[in-house]
Amino acid sequence: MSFFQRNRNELKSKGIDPARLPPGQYLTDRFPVLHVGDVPRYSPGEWSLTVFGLVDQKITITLDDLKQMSSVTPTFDIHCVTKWSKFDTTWTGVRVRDVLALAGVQPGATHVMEHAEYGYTTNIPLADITTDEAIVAFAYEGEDIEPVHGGPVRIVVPHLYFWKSAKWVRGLELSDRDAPGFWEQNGYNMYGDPFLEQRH
Ligand SMILES: Nc1nc2c(c(=O)[nH]1)N[C@H]1C(S)=C(S)[C@@H](COP(=O)(O)O)O[C@H]1N2
Ligand SMILES: [Mo]
Repeated sequence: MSFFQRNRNELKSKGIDPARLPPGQYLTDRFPVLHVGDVPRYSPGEWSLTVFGLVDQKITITLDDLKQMSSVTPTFDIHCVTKWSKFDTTWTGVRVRDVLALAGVQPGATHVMEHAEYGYTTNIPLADITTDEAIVAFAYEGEDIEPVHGGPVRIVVPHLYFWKSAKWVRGLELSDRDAPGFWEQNGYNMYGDPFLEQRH
């Protein structure tokens, strides 16, 4: 029996619904760290997020601004394209749609490019980044997000592969077209639904 099959079979004995595990994935309790390049370190007050593109008014907010907005603390499963999934992760942040609303999304906007430190980008339909669960996250399990996991602030969009959740996010660009981000230019799927195994 393969590692994957054994891992999947173990879910039932742990009382976990196997339907939560997308095809081709295995469940891990660890929290792997995955990114290209270095981990940026910010001094207090240095981080900011800019919303630009097809908006009424370009805005830039600080971490203090973000923390003063009303936040949510959802718990959900995450799925990396390198085949690990982690269940029941809890994040605190502000819904992306509330942050976008500060700038005023123009009617023609259909997609968002997430821009992160060091030029990492990932593209996502506007509808997918404005769900109840898509957040600009500043805490993980009640603590500041560790720098290696994207702190001080990352995007978390649980229903797509985790490469769509930019760590160290610095910009959200509204657009009227879909354009490939970093991994998408390197052959990853433009959408990335883990349950449809849209890896490449
Ligand atoms: N800025 C940035 N964000 C990124 C990445 C990256 O390379 N750079 N990698 C993505 C990928 S492929 C995954 S699986 C997750 C990993 O997040 P983690 O290290 O907190 O597990 O971050 C995503 N966000
Ligand atoms: Mo990933």
